[in-house]
Amino acid sequence: MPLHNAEIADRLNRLAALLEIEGANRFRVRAYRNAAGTVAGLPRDAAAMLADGEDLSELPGIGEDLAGKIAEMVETGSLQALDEVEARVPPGLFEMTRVPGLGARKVKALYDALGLDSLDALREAADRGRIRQVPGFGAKSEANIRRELDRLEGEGDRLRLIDAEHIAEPLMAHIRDLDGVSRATVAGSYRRRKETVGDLDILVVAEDGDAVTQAFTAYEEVAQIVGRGATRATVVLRSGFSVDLRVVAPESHGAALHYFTGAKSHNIALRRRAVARGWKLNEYGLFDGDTRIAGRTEEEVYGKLGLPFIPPLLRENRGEIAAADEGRLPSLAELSDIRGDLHCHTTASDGKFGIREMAEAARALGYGYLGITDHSRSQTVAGGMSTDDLAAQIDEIDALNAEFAGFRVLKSCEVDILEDGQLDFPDDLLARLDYTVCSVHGRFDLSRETQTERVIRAMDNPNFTILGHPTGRLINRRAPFDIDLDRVMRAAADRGCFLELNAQPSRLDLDDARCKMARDMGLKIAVSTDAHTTDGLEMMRFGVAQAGRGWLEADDILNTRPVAALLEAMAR
Ligand code: DGT
Ligand code: CA
Ligand code: CA
Ligand code: ZN
Repeated sequence: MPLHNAEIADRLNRLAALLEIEGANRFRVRAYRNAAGTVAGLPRDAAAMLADGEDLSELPGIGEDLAGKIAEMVETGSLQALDEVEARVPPGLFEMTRVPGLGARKVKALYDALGLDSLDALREAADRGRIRQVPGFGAKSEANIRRELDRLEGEGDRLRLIDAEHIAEPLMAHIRDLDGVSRATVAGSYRRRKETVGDLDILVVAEDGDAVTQAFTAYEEVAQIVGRGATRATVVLRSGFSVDLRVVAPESHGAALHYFTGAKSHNIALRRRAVARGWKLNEYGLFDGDTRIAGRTEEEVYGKLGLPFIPPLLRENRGEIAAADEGRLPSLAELSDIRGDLHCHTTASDGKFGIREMAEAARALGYGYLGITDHSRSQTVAGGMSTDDLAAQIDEIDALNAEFAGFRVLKSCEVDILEDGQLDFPDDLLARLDYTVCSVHGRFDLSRETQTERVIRAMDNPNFTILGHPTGRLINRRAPFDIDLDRVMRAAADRGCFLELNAQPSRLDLDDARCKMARDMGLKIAVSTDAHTTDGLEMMRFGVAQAGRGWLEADDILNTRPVAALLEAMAR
């Protein structure tokens, strides 16, 4: 029962955090953390790669030692180095370091002063006003801890979409292999491509339901069988993730797929439409009295209700039924509409490959261009470039472009927006670039007003093109910083700037609702991967799905344009 990438990454992060609390060498701590990030971002399970005889030490940031640790986890399910440190340091301190604002040092201080060794203990101490008494903490940080704890609890155990995929894909292969299974689909939020997934809802068409639910509950990853019958089963997997499975008849498949795809609010609105016609809609079909009038396909159900097919990405009851009724559903952007990527890193900052390798990977994806956006000088922790480095990179790109036909490397930079709204490189240097991606990387704690002013002031610089990862959020890890995005988006539209939808599965920043707002105000969005490796370029599909959830059509996305039109659109 090999561990999934998310579990391996979790253990490496845990090891890094506990060692950091112990005061271990910070380079060692960082190496474990980087490796966790690499494993979490792999397109395939590390276990499968090992089984195929691949050498993990060839992966970026993973040397012999870490490759050995990963192999140990895959083979034995545990990690001796972690067991050892957990014998010395209370394991609950790791969860405490996940509270934004509480690094290893602060967690250690709370443990030493108050003996706090778990999130529950932290919560209790915060509620009783004990944290403010610890040197280095105050009433403000205590309130902040309480707020972050509320948020962590609200999130529950939802998985990032990519982690849900790593669980769903082998499971679906197992189910599709079963005798008599003619169709198997993951419905629910997974099919709607929501940024996080609460559980999997699987729909199966099969001759013998009982045999299917038996084989499903016997899957090697199942830790607990919550219930099992001839038409349905619910299990909890070893990862703690729940899976619902239903077996349906072919004549109900469309209705069931629709019902279990949701969202619930969309289903309720559609059921109301059926009732208004004197019919009934449920997971078995659309009924006129006792007669099933539709149900075999989703198209049939929508069609009978006078509607075109509504793509799952749109089914959130955000106006999609009215839009369908009036024939104005958006024609959603697809991955094949994307002509290039506008945000990636190379070895010039914290990326793992050179410009040529990244460009060749982009070309292999069928792109016409790739924008190189290494970090600017203030990003010392992420290998930020000096002015000389960027000037040299500009020359390097010119030389490379002279070699390429039908592909263009774009000169750019991920420029820090400094605290006062200045950009992190001199204007004359920035002016030599094709465009810029400007990002907030620090001082997330500014007030809403100040943060908003900071970003808008940066946009006043004519070298500002795209606002990178606009809210700084990290899914399940860091809340968005406080900023008036509505104002920022209007300011961007007024100045001919753009916002990024960062496609990293941990970011997906902008969110779907903001994408829709952007579209409504005519502001174009750059969907970019922020890749740090050649594989990272393949994360584009998560961004395109999120864009679709935000109703974006190809024209609403900046990088669906061929290079000439792109450069024209970006010129201010
Ligand atoms: P999740 O799992 O929290 O990420 O979100 P979903 O949307 O997958 O929700 P889930 O797993 O609770 O249920 C799957 C689908 O089943 C949901 O999207 C719509 C449908 N559904 C569940 N409960 C109800 C209900 O009470 N009424 C209706 N109409 N549909 C429901
Ligand atoms: Ca679900
Ligand atoms: Ca469910
Ligand atoms: Zn960034």
